[in-house]
Parts: sequence; C-alpha cells; structure tokens
Amino acid sequence: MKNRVILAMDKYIPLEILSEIESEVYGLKIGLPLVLDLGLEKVRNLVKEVNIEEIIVDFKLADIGYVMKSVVEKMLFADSFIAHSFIGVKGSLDELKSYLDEKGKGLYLVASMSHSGWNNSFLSYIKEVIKEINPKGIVIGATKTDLISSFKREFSSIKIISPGVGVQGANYGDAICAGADFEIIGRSIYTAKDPVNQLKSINKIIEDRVMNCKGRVPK
Ligand code: NUP
Repeated sequence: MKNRVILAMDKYIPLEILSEIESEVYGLKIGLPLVLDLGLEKVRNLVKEVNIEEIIVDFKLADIGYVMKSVVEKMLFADSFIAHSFIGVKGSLDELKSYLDEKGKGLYLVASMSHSGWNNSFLSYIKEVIKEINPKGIVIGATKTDLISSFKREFSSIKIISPGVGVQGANYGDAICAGADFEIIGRSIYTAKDPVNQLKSINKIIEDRVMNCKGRVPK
C-alpha cells in the first residue's frame, strides 16, 4: 500500500496545496478547529474539490445517540466519523453505528489517545465496547506502539489509525511497524514552509522505515 498518511486538517490548507497533496495521502481528517474557522459550508465545498480516498470527520463524538446523529447528519459529505468509546453502547454508540451503517458511512472509535495523560486503566472496558460495536477502525496513539501491536493481534480485521506522529513525538513509520494501517499527521505537514515537499519527504521516511520493519509487523 503506497499512501500511509492521513492528513490532519485542523487549520485551513488552500485548495492549490490540497490538490498537490491528494495523490500523496490516503485520507484527510477534518478537525473541529477547521470547521469553527471556516464554517461548515466552506469545509463542505473544499472537500468536494479534492479527490482523496477517505474523508474522516474528527469531532471525537461523546454524547447520547440522538445528539451524535444530529451532528453527523450535517456532515454526510464525509466518509467516516470518529467517536469516543468510553461513552458506552446502549442509547449512544449503538444508535450512532446503526445510523452510519444505514448511510453507508464508517465509524472509528478512540481506543487510546496519544497524549501522556490518557488513562489506560479502563482499557478492558474500551475493548468490550469495540467488540460490541465492531467499528470500521480504531484510533490509537502512535506514541503507544506496544498497545498498537496488542490491538492488532486482538482485532486483526479492524483498521488502526494512529495520531501523535511528528510534533507529538512519535517517529514517522513507528506506528505502522507496530501494526497500524495509517499514521495521522497534522502540524508537521501544514505548518511546514513547503507542505507538499514536507509530505513527500515524510512519505519517503515512512516507506524506508516500513521496508526495514516488515518482518516485525504483527500479522
Ligand atoms: O489521541 C489522539 N491524538 C490526536 O492527536 C486522537 C486524535 N484524533 N488526535 C488528532 O490527531 C488531533 O485532534 C489532531 O487532529 C491530530 C494530530 O495532529 P498533529 O499533532 O499531528 O498536529
């Protein structure tokens, strides 16, 4: 698989740059700061113009089912949505999952966040929720490579996407070597002087890294 990067767009990136980037990324992750800056209509129009395999909305939804459905129904231009798993199943994630299934959209659940203060002591509960909901994918911080490997072994058919690469400290390619499918990268790309070349360099580093870790990627 060539493109292993999901570009985290928490700040506006002009269409001219996005058009050059689209062949270099697998996905585009739309963050809440971007929607608050631009407004929903402009984000929708921007997304319409780009040709990227998966558009993921990352509001880390954590609410009752009715409210989460009310959010995603306004953003059906996206392919998938990220929600928290600690909110539980009944009356919440079960309703969101059925709604997204009905609309042909994907759901990612947060399994373990990338920041150091995230508490993994409720991990077994989170795993129960993931098993019950059976989402398209899960989010695990790239800063936690052991956890990525153990989730990959336990949930082999679920896609793992990993933020925390670059600015937050994880090395490019480490999460993929540990078993993640994609690395989510934001500021290291969009704050660079030349985001297009920066992304190309990052892709090259990931490619080289993945070549060297191949034997160790968990099945
Ligand atoms: O645990 C998480 N950590 C994290 O940084 C879960 C996330 N979804 N993210 C998101 O990944 C965060 O909201 C941001 O959009 C992106 C990381 O951006 P950056 O640190 O590469 O700029």
